[in-house]
Amino acid sequence: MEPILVYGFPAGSSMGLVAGLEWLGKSYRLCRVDMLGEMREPSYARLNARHETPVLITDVGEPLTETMAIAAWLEARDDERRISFAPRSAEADRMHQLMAFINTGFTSAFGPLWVALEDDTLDAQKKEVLRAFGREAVIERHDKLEAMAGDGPYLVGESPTLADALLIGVARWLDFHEVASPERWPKLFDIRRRIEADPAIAYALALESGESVAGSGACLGHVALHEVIERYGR
Ligand SMILES: N[C@@H](CCC(=O)N[C@@H](CS)C(=O)NCC(=O)O)C(=O)O
Repeated sequence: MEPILVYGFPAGSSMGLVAGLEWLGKSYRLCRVDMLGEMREPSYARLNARHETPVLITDVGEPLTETMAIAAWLEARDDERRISFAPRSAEADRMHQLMAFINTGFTSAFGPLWVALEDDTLDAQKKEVLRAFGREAVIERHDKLEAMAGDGPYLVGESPTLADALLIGVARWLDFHEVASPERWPKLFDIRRRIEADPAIAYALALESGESVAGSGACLGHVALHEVIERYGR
C-alpha cells in the first residue's frame, strides 16, 4: 500500500511533510485532521496516544509518529536522493543537524505563544507573561538558526530537502504570532521566500485550507480519518 500522511490543520507543522512528499515524488495518500476538534477525540489515540500530528501510516499499515521518525522513514526510501543526501555524507550530517535543531528548540520556542492563544483558562496577565517569554525564545532561536544557515539557496544543498520541509512547516508561525518581521534574519528570509515560491508549498497550503487542488500527481487522494483509525489504529 501507499503510505498515508495524517496532517493537521490549522497551521500544522505537518504541512512541511506534505511538501516533502511532493518533492520525493513517490505515490502517497493524505488524511486531513482538524487539530482543534477530531484530533482531541478519544479514538484518535489509536493513531497517536499523545493526540498530535503528524502520523504516517507506513506502507505496511503501521502508524509511525514523531516528525523526525517520519522524516527518517522518507529519507530511507529516497533512492534518487531528491530530498536528502547519500548516507554518511557531510551533507546528510548537516541536514540531520538542522532538522534536529528545527524540530526541538526552534519548534518548542513557539509553545508559550500557542498556549497563550489557545488556553482560555488563563487570565490576561498569565497570557502576557507567556507571550513575552515566547517572543523572546522565538527570536533567540531564529538568531541561532540564522547563524547556522549557510549562503546557499536552501538550508543544505541546491534544492529543497527534508530540512527545508521541516523549516517551512514551522517558520510561518513567526508571522502568525506576529513576533517579528522575517526580514530581521536575511538568510532565513531568503530561504523561506525561495521555499514558499515552490509549487509544492502552494499545494500543501491549499490542502491545509481545505481546497481541492492538483499537485504533482504523486498524491493519490485523501482517506477519511475514521477510515484510517478503523483500518490502521492500534
Ligand atoms: N514531537 C512531535 C510534536 C508534534 C506536535 O506537537 N504537533 C502539533 C501540531 S504542529 C500538535 O499536534 N499539537 C497538539 C495540539 O495542537 O493540540 C513531533 O515532532 O512530531
